[in-house]
Amino acid sequence: EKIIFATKNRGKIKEINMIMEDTNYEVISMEDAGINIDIVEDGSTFLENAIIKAKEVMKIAECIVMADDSGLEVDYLDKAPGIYSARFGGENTSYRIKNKMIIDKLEGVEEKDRTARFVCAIAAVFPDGEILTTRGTVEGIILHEERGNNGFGYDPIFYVPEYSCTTAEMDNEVKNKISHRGKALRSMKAKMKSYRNG
Ligand code: ITT
Repeated sequence: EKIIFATKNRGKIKEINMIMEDTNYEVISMEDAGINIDIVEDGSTFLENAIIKAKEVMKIAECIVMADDSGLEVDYLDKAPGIYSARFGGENTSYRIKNKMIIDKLEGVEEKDRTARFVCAIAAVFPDGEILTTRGTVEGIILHEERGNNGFGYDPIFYVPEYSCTTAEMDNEVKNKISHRGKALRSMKAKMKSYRNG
């Protein structure tokens, strides 16, 4: 069964495909579904935005539509960039620069105050109108420099103490095991299973 994942972010699609591999669902990107629309993400929470994205694509789709809204919350910055993570520093600014901007904002801030988390909300909208939602987080600290080349976005500055490395230094399997997106998507798989069997 087909699921359209309402995202234009290739990093997300790659992770999502790996996590959905063990299901009967075939996850396809908006691009592969031939859908090219710009969605205004004007919600005030990750969850609202995930629902907005999924519903918008559902207007022109006939299968299940799923969407993820995610981002980085830096405690010292009052949880910024948060839902503005993609837009932070400018939509077309490279992550090398965005990461540098976060590092600069935390200049002189000591280790214990550099806490942060990645948050992911996922919404699945079914053709019958049902909406399922889940959320996942992973805790970390903001490094003083970038480390690692895997993953995407803010991964090079997000250090996970339990694994002694950044999410950009992890293999995909490890990142998916501990990440906000991995957790939210695995809960979603479970919710979909009981919704379908219920
Ligand atoms: P879509 O809306 O098309 O899905 P997007 O990249 O704009 O793509 P979001 O609005 O959800 O998606 O913004 C998420 C941003 O948060 C993303 O661009 C990254 O900057 C950051 N982010 C989310 N998950 C991340 C992860 O696993 N690793 C690093 N950065 C992440």
